[in-house]
Amino acid sequence: MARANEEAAAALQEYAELFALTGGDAFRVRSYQKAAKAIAGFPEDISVADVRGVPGVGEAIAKKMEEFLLRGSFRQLDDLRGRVPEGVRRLTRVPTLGPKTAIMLFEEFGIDSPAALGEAIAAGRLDGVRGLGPKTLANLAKGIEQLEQSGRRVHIGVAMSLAEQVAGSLTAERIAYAGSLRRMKDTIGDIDILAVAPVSVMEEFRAQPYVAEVIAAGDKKTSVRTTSGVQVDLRVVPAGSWGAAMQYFTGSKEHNVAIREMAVKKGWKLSEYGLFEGERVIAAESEEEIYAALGMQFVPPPMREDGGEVRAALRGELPELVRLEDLRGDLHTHTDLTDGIASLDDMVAAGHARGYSYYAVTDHAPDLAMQRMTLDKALQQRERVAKLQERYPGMRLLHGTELNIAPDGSVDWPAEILRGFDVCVASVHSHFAMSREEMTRRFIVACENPYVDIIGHPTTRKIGKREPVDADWDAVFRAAARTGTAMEIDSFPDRSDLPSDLVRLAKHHGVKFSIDSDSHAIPHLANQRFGIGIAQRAWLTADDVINTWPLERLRSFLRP
Ligand code: DGT
Ligand code: CA
Ligand code: CA
Ligand code: ZN
Repeated sequence: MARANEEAAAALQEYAELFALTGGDAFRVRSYQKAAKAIAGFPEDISVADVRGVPGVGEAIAKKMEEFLLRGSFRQLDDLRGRVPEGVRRLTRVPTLGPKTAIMLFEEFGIDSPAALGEAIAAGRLDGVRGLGPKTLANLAKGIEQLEQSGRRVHIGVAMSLAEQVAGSLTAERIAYAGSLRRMKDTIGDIDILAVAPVSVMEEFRAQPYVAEVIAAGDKKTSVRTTSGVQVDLRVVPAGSWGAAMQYFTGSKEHNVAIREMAVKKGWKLSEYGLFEGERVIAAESEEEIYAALGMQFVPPPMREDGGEVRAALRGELPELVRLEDLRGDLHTHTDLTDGIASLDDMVAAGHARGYSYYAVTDHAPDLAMQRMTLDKALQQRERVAKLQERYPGMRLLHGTELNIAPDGSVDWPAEILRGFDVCVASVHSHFAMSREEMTRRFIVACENPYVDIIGHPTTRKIGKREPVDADWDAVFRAAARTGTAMEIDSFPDRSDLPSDLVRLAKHHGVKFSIDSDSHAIPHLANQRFGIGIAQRAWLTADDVINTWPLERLRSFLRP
């Protein structure tokens, strides 16, 4: 994704928020938000291409974006930044806290940060205030806690693009990221970069425009905080110790402790410099040599969590993990018929360019009222898909939908309509706060619907923004296995849903999975790499993942 697009979109998004905070017209707020999304997802770099070519960008927005590209801001944004106190803006980051309440809290109580709000609630200063009942206050307190937690870690999408930017910005003989990012964790505390390079790389690093603050500077290690708030550690390592350093700094700590024990048992020593017997180097240059010397299979980084992988690797019993190249298609994507920003033709062309054997179009169904879907529109799209199919003899187009699972477990359309789709994803998009028992029932009823093939983003969490729903996942997964309903691994990095621990649990129950992008724009198709990371962390093989299967096998799973 072009950096200019991301930055311009972020500025427009901020403008939309400030505009809403100052009582701006809701329709215009939506149109700014939509344009911001469209710019972020636009496949061409808007610092080169005309921003007027982005869907949803009219003349007024285009002018703002052009000014932004010239000087990093625009007049109207500067105005609003001046008018809205920073304290009010900080407050609105608390989930469930709306702009009106934020302004009231700031003006009447002088509360100017989530932390100050937390203290005021704890001290009972807001008890009895109109509009702030005990339940509202409890929700706000929970929101503050969530916000604090999310402030410490970022999701893998943010970390990955930053790590790639850092690696690309430095002059080194060898450079790579290690740590939790290499293990493909869904959230990342800090980014660990290793390099084989002259010491001057440290100075080069500190001078980068993405560096906001240097936390520690040395010849071997430099730590900085970037403009996006994420910490990056850069370590320079000797070329001959590259493998040992990668092994050590990839972690996890628990995996390393287990590995080091293996070395000690043999009377050897393992460190970030190598595997040694006394002074003699047994292995150091590559990770492969180190694992081999310890008498184990090479352990892929996503498995290095001390979750049984050491024992399995010693016995030669590691599974053959599913790889990105194994995916033959995508079973959950959107177009501009609902909330996607690219046309059907463009999305399908982009899927084809990725070499897929099949590609499903699954726009939203009518119960998500905001999307204004109708049966007529769905049927018209089906005709367009059939027509488009003629252009792609090597790729099977599947016409599907993303249904909404109602609180009682039912979905938008009756059986005779559902029958006409090639694939039905069904997801929870509302009523997130049901009791565990009701929510479990809701998912089980959805699984039992013979037309529901895949449960989309099952926990519905949004990292740092929305907690997962509460359900008895053992019961849900048993129902999924029994009814032949796949669980989705939604690859959108802020969702990463199912998370890997639940994937592993589901696999234990015999569930199959679909690794989907849930794309709303062309660049999102590439997010499947994150879904593969989740699958690998859960020890999945290609056989566990329905969209690695040949079309015939997939179709008999979808419509047995
Ligand atoms: P994060 O940053 O919280 O997402 O998680 P990691 O795993 O990237 O942790 P981090 O950045 O503290 O350290 C990177 C790796 O370095 C870690 O996974 C293993 C290794 N490491 C760091 N400190 C120790 C230690 O005290 N003992 C051992 N065995 N390994 C360590
Ligand atoms: Ca780290
Ligand atoms: Ca670190
Ligand atoms: Zn959805």
